[in-house]
Amino acid sequence: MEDGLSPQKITSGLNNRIIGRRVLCYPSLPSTMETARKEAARGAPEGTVIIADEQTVGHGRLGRTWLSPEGSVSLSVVLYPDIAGLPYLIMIASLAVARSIEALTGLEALLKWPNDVLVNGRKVAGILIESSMGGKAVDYAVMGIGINIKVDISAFPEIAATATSLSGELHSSVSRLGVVRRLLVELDGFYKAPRQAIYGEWRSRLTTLGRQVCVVSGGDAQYGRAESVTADGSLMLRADDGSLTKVLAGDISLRDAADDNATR
Ligand code: BT5
Repeated sequence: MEDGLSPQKITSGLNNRIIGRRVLCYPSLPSTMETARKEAARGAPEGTVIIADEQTVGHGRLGRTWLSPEGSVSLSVVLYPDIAGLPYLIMIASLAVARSIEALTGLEALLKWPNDVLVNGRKVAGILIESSMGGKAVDYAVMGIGINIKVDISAFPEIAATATSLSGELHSSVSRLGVVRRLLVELDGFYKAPRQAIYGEWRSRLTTLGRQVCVVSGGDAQYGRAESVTADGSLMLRADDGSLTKVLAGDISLRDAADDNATR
């Protein structure tokens, strides 16, 4: 493949400190998360990256399916953060994806709480963080990132209305190798950056804040204004009766008039 990925091509000339010093590439995997967990369990160096050209059983949160056909990129990173660092992994991944997209395509990339990256209001990338705890310490965490790069989304009716790809938005080809290399540089730069700075940039890129939203979390739907996010990644939701609720995880949809052209 003209744009084929290999560890050598990906790491050539990169001076990353942690993330991307060791890269493993596979043509196809069930899910890079599984392979990364196995690598972590056998003590792989921190920052080891597992990349697959396609996944046969890619997954999202709560057992949902993540489609990862040829032309997308699926990768997982093995990390050993302290427990206080766990909430920042979703922020780091989101920011690194958004910055890489903007640098390589000029498209504006916005974040939708908690884990979507959007271009023109549609999901172009998804992020999944999994961790394994040993008592009160983190054994390991795996940061999973899927990006639709050269994917014809219309071939996938189940996501055609909500998803997009970089090539689809640009109407031209985008280098998968270029995106992966830039992504690893951004991830490595953010990984040891001051946490306050990570939180600040994440908050500023969230398209959701200030909007009327519906949050579905654990089967319950709550309505209100997405007022802020806390440093642990939670959403603060102001209900119509004035009460404030902290939502740790969930799915959000927008309710205000501006929603017509925006995120779902
Ligand atoms: C996510 O879940 O968005 C997390 C996706 C993480 C994928 C990466 S790829 C590398 C690593 N290996 C894995 O197996 N996973 C990670 P969630 O917020 O639950 O969103 C899932 C929903 O997104 C699905 O129910 C679909 O509606 C939609 N979806 C599925 N595939 C998509 C795609 N390729 N592009 C955009 N939307 C998609």
